Amino acid sequence: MDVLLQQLKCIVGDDGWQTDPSVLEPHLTEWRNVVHGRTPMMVSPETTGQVAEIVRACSAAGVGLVPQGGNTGMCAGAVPDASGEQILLNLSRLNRIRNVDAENFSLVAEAGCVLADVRSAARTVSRYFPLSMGGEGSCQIGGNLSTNAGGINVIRYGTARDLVLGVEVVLADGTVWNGLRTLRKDTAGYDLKQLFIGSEGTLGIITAAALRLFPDPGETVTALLAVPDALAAVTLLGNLRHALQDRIQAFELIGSRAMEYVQRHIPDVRLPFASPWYVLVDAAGGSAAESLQAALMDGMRDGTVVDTAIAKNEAEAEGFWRARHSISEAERREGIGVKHDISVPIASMHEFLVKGEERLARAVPEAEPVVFGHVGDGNLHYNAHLPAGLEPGREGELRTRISQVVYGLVAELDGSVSAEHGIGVLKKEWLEAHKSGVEMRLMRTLKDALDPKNTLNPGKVI
Ligand code: FAD
Ligand code: 2HG
Ligand code: ZN
Repeated sequence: MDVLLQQLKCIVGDDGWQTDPSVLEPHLTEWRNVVHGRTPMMVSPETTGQVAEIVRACSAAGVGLVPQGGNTGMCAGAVPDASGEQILLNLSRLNRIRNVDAENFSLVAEAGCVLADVRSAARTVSRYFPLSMGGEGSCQIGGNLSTNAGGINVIRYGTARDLVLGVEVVLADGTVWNGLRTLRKDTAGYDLKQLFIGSEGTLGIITAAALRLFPDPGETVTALLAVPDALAAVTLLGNLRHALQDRIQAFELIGSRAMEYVQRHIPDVRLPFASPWYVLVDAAGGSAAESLQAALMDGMRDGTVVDTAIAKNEAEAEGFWRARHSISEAERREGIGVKHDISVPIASMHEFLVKGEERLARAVPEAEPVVFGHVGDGNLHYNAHLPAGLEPGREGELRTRISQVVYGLVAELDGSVSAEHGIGVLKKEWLEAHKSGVEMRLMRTLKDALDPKNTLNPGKVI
């Protein structure tokens, strides 16, 4: 190990490595402080060439390498294991925007670019990069792609996977694959870039990406709605999409308990009304405001909408979105939460919620479900909170029981145990339980072929 550490120091230079425990500490646990790892060194390369040399050195030494972006991931995929023998590869210094091409509607960003900065860079040429989420001020494009992140605009623009034209990747043996093409159409052979998107650093290190830009969607109207239940929300979503077509940019469902937590823990959040369920909707482009208003009037008439608050200005819209984006932070402050980032077909969402509540109340009466999510994508964050002060061992038992209920229902409804956060380490057992033998075998075949020495993010996903 000492020889490897010396080599790594030479590759990245004096400013590119860290062994100081106090500096390393925030990089060794994930966002919710559930999983803790150890590392002898964190390296922070500035170029793709340095990443390639690091990968080559680790491969030669047979030492595991854990890529880390903004470390906002929810499944502990970016944290090294507890052995103290894995090197942490932090990509934050690999953060140049290499190219913005307004005419080609494309942008090339290095992996360490913060998502909010990529969105700003697109705006400088009057273009729009739609990937957007609560963590966008910290998460990085490499992390976004590696988890195939979703966020709030998937209903109109798709997930990270749909926003990528090409990637530059360092393979497990240190070879650099420059696949930064910006073509819209390319059927020449396998679509290799898609292998690396969503593979959480287990098949290659993404060092840069060519991203798809869109025309500026124009003025956005934001409305917070009170709806009677999730069934009404799904009906309303269908009606709004019919009336506004692809001008619906975001459609988020929020249960009252999530809003209660936000009001309890986040200062200065004011809601215009109280409701068992809220919907937050963004619409943009071609008289979206008028169309939305008319469609919401219809919703009031048919009972899918109980109350509406259309933001009068940007500050009010930001206030509504601040409440939505603060849910994870409010949950963290509330205490023990068991997270499930699931998806089911949109038409099954109501059934999922009704049966989920019944079964959870029976199996774990002390659990409080906190439900919110990207309803337009059939993606619910079905989190369950447990009371503080549980006896040692009891918490683990209840966590398992809760997840069995939730994932059991997911399986019945033909859903997924991970809609947008990935598998990391926290969901490995559930992946194994829910994928078919054929799928697991195919995944292992890919892993063995692309990383035969198992040095890229070992122990994650499979
Ligand atoms: P990290 O957490 O650093 O890493 C995530 C995974 O990718 C790890 O397995 C890591 O090893 C790997 N990785 C990182 N960089 C690379 C690279 N360059 N090459 C190869 N592998 C790499 N997610 C959503 O999908 N939708 C949301 O709406 C959403 N909202 C969020 C809100 C908040 C407040 C927070 C804290 C998180 C949210 N997330 C959301 C989760 C998280 O932000 C996303 O998954 C994000 O894409 C992770 O990016 P990151 O740079 O922080 O990645
Ligand atoms: C969101 O949609 C994120 O806000 C986080 O995906 C979800 O904290 C969560 O469970
Ligand atoms: Zn989400």
